[in-house]
Amino acid sequence: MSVKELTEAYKGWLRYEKIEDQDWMNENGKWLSAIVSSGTCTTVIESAIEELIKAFTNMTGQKPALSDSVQSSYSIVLSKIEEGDDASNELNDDGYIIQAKKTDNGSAVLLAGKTDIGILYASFHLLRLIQTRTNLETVNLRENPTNQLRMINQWDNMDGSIERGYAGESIFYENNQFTNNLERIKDYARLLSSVGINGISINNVNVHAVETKLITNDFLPHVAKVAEIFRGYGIKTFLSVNYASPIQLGDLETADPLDDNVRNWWKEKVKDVYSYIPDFGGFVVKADSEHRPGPFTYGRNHADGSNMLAEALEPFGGIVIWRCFVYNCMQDWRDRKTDRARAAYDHFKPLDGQFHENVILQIKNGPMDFQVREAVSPLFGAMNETNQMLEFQITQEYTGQQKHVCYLIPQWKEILEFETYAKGEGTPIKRIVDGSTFKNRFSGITAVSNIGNDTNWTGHQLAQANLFGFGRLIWNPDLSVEEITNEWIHATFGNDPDVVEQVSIILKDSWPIYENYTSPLGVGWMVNPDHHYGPNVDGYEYSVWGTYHFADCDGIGVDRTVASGTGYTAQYFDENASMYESLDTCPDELLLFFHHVPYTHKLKSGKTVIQHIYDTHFEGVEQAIGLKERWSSLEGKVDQECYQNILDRLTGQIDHAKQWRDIINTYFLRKSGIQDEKNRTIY
Ligand code: GCV
Repeated sequence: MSVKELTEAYKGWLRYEKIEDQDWMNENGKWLSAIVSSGTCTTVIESAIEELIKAFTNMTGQKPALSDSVQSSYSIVLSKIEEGDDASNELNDDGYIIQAKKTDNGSAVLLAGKTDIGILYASFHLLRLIQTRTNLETVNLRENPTNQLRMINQWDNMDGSIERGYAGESIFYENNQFTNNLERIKDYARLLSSVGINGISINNVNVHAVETKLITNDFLPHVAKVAEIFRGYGIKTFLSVNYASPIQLGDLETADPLDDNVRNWWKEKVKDVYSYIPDFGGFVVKADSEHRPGPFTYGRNHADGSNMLAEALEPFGGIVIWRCFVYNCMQDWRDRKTDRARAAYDHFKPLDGQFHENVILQIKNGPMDFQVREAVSPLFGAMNETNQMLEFQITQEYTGQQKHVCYLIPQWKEILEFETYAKGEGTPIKRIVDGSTFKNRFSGITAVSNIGNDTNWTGHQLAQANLFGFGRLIWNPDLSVEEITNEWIHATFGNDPDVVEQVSIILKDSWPIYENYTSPLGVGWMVNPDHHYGPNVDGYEYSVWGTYHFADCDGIGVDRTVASGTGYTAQYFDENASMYESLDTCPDELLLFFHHVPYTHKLKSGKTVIQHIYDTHFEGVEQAIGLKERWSSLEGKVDQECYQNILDRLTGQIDHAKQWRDIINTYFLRKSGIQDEKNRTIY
């Protein structure tokens, strides 16, 4: 697509719509006509300047002048803060200042950072201020990101497919080769950098045969080209690697991490990688999970496995991001003691203190798998001598596959605020994964991307809000959902108050609505096997051992208590363990995640479990209808292509919500034999 043809949907939140607000322009337009950059023009500074020029030109209709010294009364000035300057102590490497400063005959808005990337982030922040029509006259702000590593994981395969991708094919690969469309990768880098992302792994964690070769000379020159694009936006490139590479690339007969030949093999391999990409980030590894190879094959543990790679990466400053999504997908749970939710903690907690300094454990937000509602992983805070990183899923595998609107920022915010009690009160998850609680050398947050080569990147235009919001939230987990939502709407759809209000409501309501008509009370799954789309109460793919939710004619739910169940509750710190253990204190929304109860069990809401299931499923459909009505009221007020995209998806969502309602309600009516109190037609 040529620049001219770029649609509004494609531009996303970097649209830089023409500013029609004359009052704002009268007061602020003067700053947008001149940019001053006196320092060395590195590629990152070039990116900042290019972005500002593009944005100011679109927003004002006039290309700003660029100079290396102040030439006019009003200008935007990019500047470096030197060590020793007062401001320097208050900023970390990615931090910045935006400040309006009076000059002899006017004023300058300073975009200042200790590093080039700080200046680039300041530029993007300035553009958000303009998009939300902030007055620049008095601007004076200082920003430091809370999290050190702010990453994205692509689950892209080189044949062009994307595992759990719902927005087209990969923008990185096609036909087992790298794409030639580097412009699109650059635009992705702009989107990511604009919200502060600083790392990306560019291939699926399930590393298949072709992708195993990404660390060979066949592909490294191409990886280097991609890394160069990302480097221009302050983003480090990582690769997912196949643990069995020493065997699969044909060199050795084992991948045993304690074997000297294997250790040397990886050391040589890492040297090669760094010869192409000197600032390479490191490896992401999925091992011993869902049939992927790993150290278990050789009787070694995950500390042995990851440390071996860490040693190879250490001399180059690289890190190993080792995933804790390790469980035996073939396990038989019929004894009602065996429990997939226990797996990550059981595997990793005993290894605390055994990992090298440049290993980070990447932990999914919940112990199962990105369900619409599940408990938080008890591993957060449980390993005080091990670097930890949180993994979210932006791609909506279990939350509507970008056909349904499901705004995930409220869910993530809730997770980050969750009090772990790891060091008594005051240790929410956000303070564990930002490294402050245990003073970790490395820490951060990552997420599985939701983009593909669809024109609008995310399939559903509203799903762009999840990518934007992820970046903003992990930059500063103290931002409110409302602040993030507001920024996204202004940048994407402009400043019409009605649009801002209606879209905010749609986004805010969407997660609870989706939860209403899908799986109830934290029990999860209930989706079709493999592709995970659409209702199927018993559809969990590993249900060869019977239903995982244990629904029978009397009741439903997984007993994870110590008293009578799998003992999973004991993995939490005491305060949370006892809250979940007791039926009296377990929150309603997670009741069936922790307890097996009769359908007649009364929730704290006063309803029985069965009536709750019926009511929420009827209500969810009505609410989905409401979403479409709300959106329809905005016709003509937003870009037509975006309008139609969202309208079509909301229409499909209603049909699909009805399917969910009918299948779930019918299943439970038949199972329980208990009629709906309100006598609605169920099937
Ligand atoms: C990339 C779930 C998903 C898989 C994914 C896996 C993981 O099982 O369904 O597609 O694999 O999680 O996170 O490794």
